[in-house]
Amino acid sequence: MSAATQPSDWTVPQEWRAYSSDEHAMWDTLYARQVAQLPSRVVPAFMEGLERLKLSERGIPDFVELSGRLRALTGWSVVAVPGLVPDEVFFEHLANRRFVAGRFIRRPEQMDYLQEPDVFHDVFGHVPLLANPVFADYMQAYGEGGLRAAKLGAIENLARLYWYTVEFGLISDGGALKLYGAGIVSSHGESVYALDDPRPARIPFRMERVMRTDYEIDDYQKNYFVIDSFKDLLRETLETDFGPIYERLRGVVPIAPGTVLEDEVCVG
Ligand code: HBI
Ligand code: FE
Repeated sequence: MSAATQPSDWTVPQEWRAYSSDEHAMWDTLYARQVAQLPSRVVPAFMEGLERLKLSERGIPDFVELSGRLRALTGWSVVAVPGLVPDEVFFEHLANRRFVAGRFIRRPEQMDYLQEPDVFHDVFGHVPLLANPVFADYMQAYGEGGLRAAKLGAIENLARLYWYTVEFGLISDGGALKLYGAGIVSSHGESVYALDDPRPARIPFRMERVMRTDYEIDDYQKNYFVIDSFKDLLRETLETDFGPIYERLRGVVPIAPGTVLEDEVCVG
């Protein structure tokens, strides 16, 4: 599509019928690999979401069918985009309970690492938790916060919140550490590393601390932040006035990934 005809919301038709059998088979391979190791590791709401959205059916999901199921549960839908979209476009979709998903699937040589989010990361990783009403509200609140942060010139701070919750978050489930971040649950290696490897720091979540912490996009994380529950995360996001945090963080040197502060007690 040319720039002139690009819709301002960046959405495109998924064109589900255009997927080849090899592309559907790639989904099935990735799906089987993750489902073999996730049930004991991931927050129970994730497995419930897979089930309720019938993501266990074979092949790349059709976004129209998937959106029908999701809309009935939490009012969210899934729309296709060609790749990364500008921040404000992304926030606008989330604020309106639309999740934007890449429609392409990785090639065989990209099984374990790719730079742009594909349909497996976006749909398998992100969509199951959108069937959970509390997490669904958090994602909308994040989108609304993003639109405000954009006006305040603080997208970088807010992007760190997304990174360390939605993408790489851990949760303490009745005392046991579990995964919930989409970047972890869609990664074969990191879904083991994040819980089992002694190297990364697993630090209790604090909003301002997270917004101050840099992140690395091309390796397993050196630190994770642990929330107590989706309810706590949602409440804190809704109750916190981010304006004063952005003011305090303006010009402050970010904390390097892997740093544990003196007053922090790691979990796990
Ligand atoms: N676009 N398609 C897509 N997917 C994302 O996850 C995404 C994006 N654009 C911007 C963005 N994420 C982040 O930079 C925001 O959370 C700040
Ligand atoms: Fe993602």
